Amino acid sequence: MNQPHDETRVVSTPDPIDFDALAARFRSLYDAEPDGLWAAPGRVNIIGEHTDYNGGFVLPIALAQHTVAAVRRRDDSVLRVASTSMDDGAVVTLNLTDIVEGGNYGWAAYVVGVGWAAAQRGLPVTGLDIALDSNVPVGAGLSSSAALSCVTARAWSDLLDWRLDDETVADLGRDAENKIAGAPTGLMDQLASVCGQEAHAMQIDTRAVTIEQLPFDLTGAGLALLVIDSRTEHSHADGEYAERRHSSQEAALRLGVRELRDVPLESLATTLDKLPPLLRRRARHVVTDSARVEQTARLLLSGDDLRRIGPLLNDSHASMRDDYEITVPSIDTLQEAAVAAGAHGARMTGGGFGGCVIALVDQGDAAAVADACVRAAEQAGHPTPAIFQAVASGGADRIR
Ligand code: GAF
Repeated sequence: MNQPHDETRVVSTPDPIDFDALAARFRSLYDAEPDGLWAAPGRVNIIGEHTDYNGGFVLPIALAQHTVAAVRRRDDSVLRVASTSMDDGAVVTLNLTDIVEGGNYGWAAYVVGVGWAAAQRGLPVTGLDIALDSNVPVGAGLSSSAALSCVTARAWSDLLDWRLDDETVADLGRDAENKIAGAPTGLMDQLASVCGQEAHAMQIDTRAVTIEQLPFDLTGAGLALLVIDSRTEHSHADGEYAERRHSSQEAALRLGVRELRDVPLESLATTLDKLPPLLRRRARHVVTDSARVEQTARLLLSGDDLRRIGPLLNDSHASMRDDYEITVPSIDTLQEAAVAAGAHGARMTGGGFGGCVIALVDQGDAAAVADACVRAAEQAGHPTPAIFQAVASGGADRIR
């Protein structure tokens, strides 16, 4: 017999972060008061995947799940950082003067790398004491790493009065990830974490580094966006992401354009004929997914029924599966199950090779779609997914 559709059973809400407890933890670790508390969110990308390092468009939202940092400025160059979710909360101590590209600093690279990147830009950098807590799932493709680097960048900038614009704060986060943590990401995740706005999605032109905030009021439209975490291992630092980056560059080079962004959609078919089959598929994904961002953005701006985004989400998924080849069986199972159970559209979000599927559903169907995903995963022998509802939220900021 089928289980009743109990939404509270299948769709979870994130555990809130206890700011008082974090401040108390800071005091017990460092025997001092923090100067303040900062928060930065994770993200889901609505559409436009692997387009950010090709100069194309992306359309993420910032999530309500965030990383919170209690921070105190130091007068020397020492950085001490502890996280409730890493190394059993042990304090990692590093000296900013010792940090080099290619060094191995574990998870603390995302923190100390921000100081390194700031120093590279000639900003005056002193050390910090930091205590962290987070409810952004780690390794799920929801940008827990960008939340970490961006909360650090925002706090450092505020405490040392660097007066940076949002794009530069995000760029410090990306430098930390690319150059010190060794993850060759684009800029989408960091921009989403810094610039998110409630009830808005950001259309980001990653070449111009400009952001257009677009209305994204799902609740008002009777909709919900489910995030279905496949609980399948996901990593940016692995070779597949870097390989896709390389293939994109290779395709652009062969086509004689600066980036795949410069390939016009109108003449795509004839242009792609100039490429060998593998690069043809890779380039087709990038060009068409970037175009789908623009189509989605037009829909959001037009005030049209948001359900009409659904087919674009499905097309994007098919493109990632067949052309860019970054989905895995557990992800495809969830995407198919969501659509079969009544989602208007669903697609993998993030870097790929695991991570999460997003599904756009009528609010009344959320429980049934979530339930169908759990059943499909279990029947296929995949891990039971964790599911929550995405809420478009604000970006990195001081909270106390
Ligand atoms: C990861 C990267 F960090 C982003 O820059 C982006 O390329 C994404 O994968 C794919 O769209 O999240």
